[in-house]
Amino acid sequence: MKLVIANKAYSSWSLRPWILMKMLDIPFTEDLIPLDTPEFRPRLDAYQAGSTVPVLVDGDVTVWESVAIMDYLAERFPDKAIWPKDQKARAFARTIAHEMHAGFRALRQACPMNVRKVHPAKERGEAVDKDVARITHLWNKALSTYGKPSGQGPFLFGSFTAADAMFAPVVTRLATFSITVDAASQAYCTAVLGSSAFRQWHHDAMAEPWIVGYDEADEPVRGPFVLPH
Ligand SMILES: N[C@@H](CCC(=O)N[C@@H](CS)C(=O)NCC(=O)O)C(=O)O
Repeated sequence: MKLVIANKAYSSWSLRPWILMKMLDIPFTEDLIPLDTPEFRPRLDAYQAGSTVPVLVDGDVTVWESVAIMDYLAERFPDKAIWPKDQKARAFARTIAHEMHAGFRALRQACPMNVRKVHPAKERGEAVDKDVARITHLWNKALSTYGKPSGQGPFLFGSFTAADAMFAPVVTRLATFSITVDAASQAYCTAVLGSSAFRQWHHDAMAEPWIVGYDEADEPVRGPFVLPH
């Protein structure tokens, strides 16, 4: 299998299937096409997929759109709990994954993903606060109903699922924009950021040579992002 992605520093949508496949030990090669470069469009067009990354290529099957990729993986690897096995948990996991895919625009716009920089805490507006409150509400509901009771891990539904993958870039945004959250949400963020998969993603991002326009933040940067121990 091959996963076509963009810069690990910036590409939040690429991070989603990438971290899911790593966390669930699904082997794949990657083709990284740097954003905002002349090579981006022709290299992506060669896959005859959609106009964005990520794209998954599995033999003669090509899938794009992050949630479609995760659903394909769930069918391709039925033994892996890509979505929770329990029907009620799975329904909630899918619901919050789609809520993430379709929403939280204020947070996404005000706090673009860049896993290489940390910004000081500052007021980011009512709409961002509302998104963060909604996200942490969903996390707490998942963690208290399906996560901790399952005793199978620190993630939203116990073990790492597609729902965690969908929220992984949100976790990075909360950390890099120094947004404080409740203790349970913070513990969850620490588990995602401390995972071996995210460490590898971050390590690769730090080594990337490309810098795109929106990396030049118009606000002071506190320093490089330090992963939790
Ligand atoms: N809805 C898409 C969003 C994908 C997306 O916006 N990807 C960005 C990179 S993070 C991209 O390919 N941007 C290049 C472009 O739009 O030209 C998904 O879920 O996969």
